[in-house]
Amino acid sequence: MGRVLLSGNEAVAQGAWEAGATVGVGYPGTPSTQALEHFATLPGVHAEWAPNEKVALEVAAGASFAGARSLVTMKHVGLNVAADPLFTIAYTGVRGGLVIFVADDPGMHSSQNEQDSHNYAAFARVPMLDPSDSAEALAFTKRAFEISEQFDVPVLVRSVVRLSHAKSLVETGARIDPPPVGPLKPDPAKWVMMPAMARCRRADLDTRMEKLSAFAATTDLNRAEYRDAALGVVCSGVCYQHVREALPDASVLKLGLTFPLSVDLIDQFASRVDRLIVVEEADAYLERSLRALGVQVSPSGLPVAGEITPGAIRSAMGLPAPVLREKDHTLPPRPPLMCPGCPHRPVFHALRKIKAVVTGDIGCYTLGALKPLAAMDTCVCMGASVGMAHGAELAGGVDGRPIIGVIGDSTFAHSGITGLLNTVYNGGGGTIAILDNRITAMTGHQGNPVDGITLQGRTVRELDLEALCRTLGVTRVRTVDPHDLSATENALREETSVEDLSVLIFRAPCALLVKDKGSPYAVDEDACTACGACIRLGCPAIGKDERTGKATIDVALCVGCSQCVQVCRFDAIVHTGPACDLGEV
Ligand SMILES: Cc1ncc(C[n+]2csc(CCOP(=O)(O)OP(=O)(O)O)c2C)c(N)n1
Repeated sequence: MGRVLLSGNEAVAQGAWEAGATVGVGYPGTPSTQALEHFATLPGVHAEWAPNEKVALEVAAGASFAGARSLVTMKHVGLNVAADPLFTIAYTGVRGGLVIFVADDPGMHSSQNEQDSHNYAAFARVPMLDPSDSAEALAFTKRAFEISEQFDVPVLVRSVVRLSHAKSLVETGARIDPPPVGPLKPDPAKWVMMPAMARCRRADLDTRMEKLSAFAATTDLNRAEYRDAALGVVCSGVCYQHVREALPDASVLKLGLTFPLSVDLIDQFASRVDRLIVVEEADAYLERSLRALGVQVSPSGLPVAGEITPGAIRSAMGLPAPVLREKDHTLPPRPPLMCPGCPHRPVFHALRKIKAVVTGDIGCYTLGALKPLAAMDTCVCMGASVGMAHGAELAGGVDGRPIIGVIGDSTFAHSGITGLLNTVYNGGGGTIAILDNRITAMTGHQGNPVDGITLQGRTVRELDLEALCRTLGVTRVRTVDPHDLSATENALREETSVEDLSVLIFRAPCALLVKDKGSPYAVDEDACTACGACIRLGCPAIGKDERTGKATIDVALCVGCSQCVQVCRFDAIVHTGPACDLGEV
C-alpha cells in the first residue's frame, strides 16, 4: 500500500485486485495486454489467457454467475469478438461483479481499425466508465465492480493508448472481501435466455437503464469544473487531460460515466457556458449523444479520426500551438520489419516466388505484406485468412494462381479453426499455412493453446495442431521447418498443385525465443556479385554497400540463421563461427 507509479493498465489490474476480484481472463491486444499480465502477478487470483475474447468473456461470466468478482480484458476489436455474449449478458446481469476492460486505439498505433467502444456501451446498454489517469483507472475499476453488483449489469471500463501505457501516481489500498452474493439458487428467468425469459429480462433492462440514468445524474464520477463561461468543453478519459493542458481557462464537464449520460447534468452545464464544444477521439459518440438530447453543440473543428493532442485542440481553437519538445529531436523513421532470424520470412519469400495469392491474417507475419517480401494480398481481422482463401476459391480463383491462407498459431486458435472447419465442411480445396512460431509474438510473447504456455505458468498440454487439423477433416497435413528454404518452397509448390485441401504447418520458434544465437555471417566481397538475392529477403541485418552495390551484414544484428546463405547462389555469405541452434522442430 502507498503511492506508486502505475500505468493505466496496471492500475486497472490493481483496482480489480483491491475490489476483491479473484478471476481475470482476457486475450492479448495492444494497448490492453499488461492489464491482465499485471493482474496475474497479484496474490490470490486466477488469471488466464483465453483463445479469444468471446471465450474470455464467457469464462468471466461463468465466474460471475458462480459468485466471483471477475475481470475481462481486451483491445477494442476484441470487443467485436466478445459482442455476442456481451449483448446477452447485458440481459442476464451478474452475480459477482463483472468488469470488462477495453482499450481503444485512436490513431491506430497497432490496430487494423479505429473504433470507439462507447458505441458498444450504448448499443448493449451497459454502463461505461472513462478514467483519465492511472489514479482514476484504479478507483473507477473498483467502482465498476460496485456498480456491476448494485445494478446487476456488466460494466465496461474504457482506456486508450495514452492512459494504458503512461504511468502516473496512484494510491494503492488494501484488498477487500467483496460483499457475499448469497447462495446460488436456480433462476432460469434470469440466466436462461430463451425468448420467453429474454423478453422479461428485456423489460428489466429498461428498468435498470432508468435507475442507471438517475445514478448518472448524481454520481461523483462526473464533474463540472466552472471557469471562464465563454467556452465549455464536454470530454471524458484522456481527452480531459488534453483539454486542461490546451485550454486551462475553459469550463469543463468531465464525464467519468459516459454511458448512460445525465441529461440534467449536461443541460445544466450547457446553460452556464456561452459556447459548448465536445472534445473526443475516433468518433463523435458524445457529440451525437448531446445533439440527440437537444444540446446546442458548436463544431470543435477537430478531426473525427485519429488521436487528439493538446496542440490539435489549440490550433482548432485558433490559438498558437505549444512548441512541442519532440520536434527538437525527431527520430529517423524506422519501418517495421521482421526480426533477423524470423521463421516467417522464408515462407513469404517462397510465397512471392510461387506467385501465390495470399489471404493474410494478423500477427508479426502481416509484415510479409511489406516490401521487399510483398507477398500478402489481404489482411482484415483475426481468422479471416482461412475463410477468405475459401471465398476466393469459390469465386473461381485469381488468374489461375495458387491461393494460400496464411495464419499464425495464436490467430489460428483465436478464430482460424472454425474457418478451416467451414472449408472442410463445404468441400473446399486450397492450402492453409499455419505459421507456428510457438508464441503469440506480436503482442509481446504471450502463451496460447498451441504452445501450451499459460499466463500463470501452470503445466498444461500443448495443442497437437497436426492432429487437430486431421480431426477437422484435412487429410493433407504436413509439418515443415521454415528455416529450410527449399523444403518450404517445395512444400508450397507441391501442396498448391493438388486439388485437395491441405494444411502446411511451418514450425520454428520465434527468433526472440532462440537463446543460443549463432555467430554472425559475413559477406565475402570477392564472391558477392551484387545480385541482390539476399537483400530481397528483407532481413534488417543485411544492407547494401552504396558504392559497390554488394551486400553487407551487420554483425550486431545477424543471428546466424543462415536464411541468406540459402538464397546466395555464389557462396558469398560465409560463416565464421559455430552454427545457430534454431530450436527443435
Ligand atoms: C480481435 C483481436 N484481438 C486481438 C488482436 C491483437 N493481436 C494482433 S495479432 C495477435 C496475435 C498474433 O499471434 P500469432 O498469430 O501467433 O502470430 P505472431 O505474431 O506470433 O507471428 C493479436 C493478439 C487483434 N488484432 N484482434
